[in-house]
Amino acid sequence: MEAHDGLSAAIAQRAGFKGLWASGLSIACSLGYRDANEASWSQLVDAVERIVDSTTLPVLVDGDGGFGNFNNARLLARKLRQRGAGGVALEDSCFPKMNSLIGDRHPLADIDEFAGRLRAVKDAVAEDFILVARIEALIGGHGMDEAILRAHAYADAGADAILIHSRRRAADEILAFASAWQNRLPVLIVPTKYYRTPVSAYRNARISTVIWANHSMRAATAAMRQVCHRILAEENTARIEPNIATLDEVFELLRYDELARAEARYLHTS
Ligand code: SPV
Ligand code: MG
Repeated sequence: MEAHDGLSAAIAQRAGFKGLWASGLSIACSLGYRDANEASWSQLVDAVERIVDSTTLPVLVDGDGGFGNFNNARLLARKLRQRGAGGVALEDSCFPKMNSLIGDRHPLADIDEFAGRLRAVKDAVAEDFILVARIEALIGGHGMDEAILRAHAYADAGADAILIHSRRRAADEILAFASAWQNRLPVLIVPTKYYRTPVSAYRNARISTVIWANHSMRAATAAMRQVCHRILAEENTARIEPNIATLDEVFELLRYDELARAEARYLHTS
């Protein structure tokens, strides 16, 4: 499940998700940036630290293209690992990237150059840090053969898993990829556009991981917009209260009870 800050991370963990996706899009949105590498790598690393500190779940970070060449990518991976991330996904886009679900300009990185980025990351971070290679060939309209070619090149370069992205409204090309790929490495998908397909279809195709990449951010956007309009119109929150979280819920999520117990133990009051 996507997380973009400490609160969304805590909520996803309480709901029962087993892992978090530190979404570039959602983190950018929460900072008021566009998902076009407007946020810096250090802003991403800081956001990831808040997510990591707020949960005990493993966090896979959306590292975009790595913010430059092999050197920027390995620096990013090292910093993410230092802050407690479990892994990074790097996509074969060019800097500055543009979100995969908007516009038509999605130039692909040169395959060998991107493989170098992957190798550099693998050499820089120890074994216990997962490297996911994300293929944008289908997003850029380059077809299945190019996607499969890249998947093999990235596996050869040391990737631990492949994220294959699609912006079609049906899951057909994702399922075709899974069938051609034959699970040489585990496959991750992001069914933002092809949301009608049930997860059972992905299980049957032996897809490893489904990432719900932006849904907390979008839910928050709709809820915040609605509450703003209503408070302005109604000049009162009486009818809104049942639809928003109570402060007690918020206090519970952020473990204020732990602070109270710590105060009783450590805080000297005279
Ligand atoms: C993200 O969550 O930032 C992603 C997925 O990379 S997408 O927005 O579909 O590119
Ligand atoms: Mg992204």
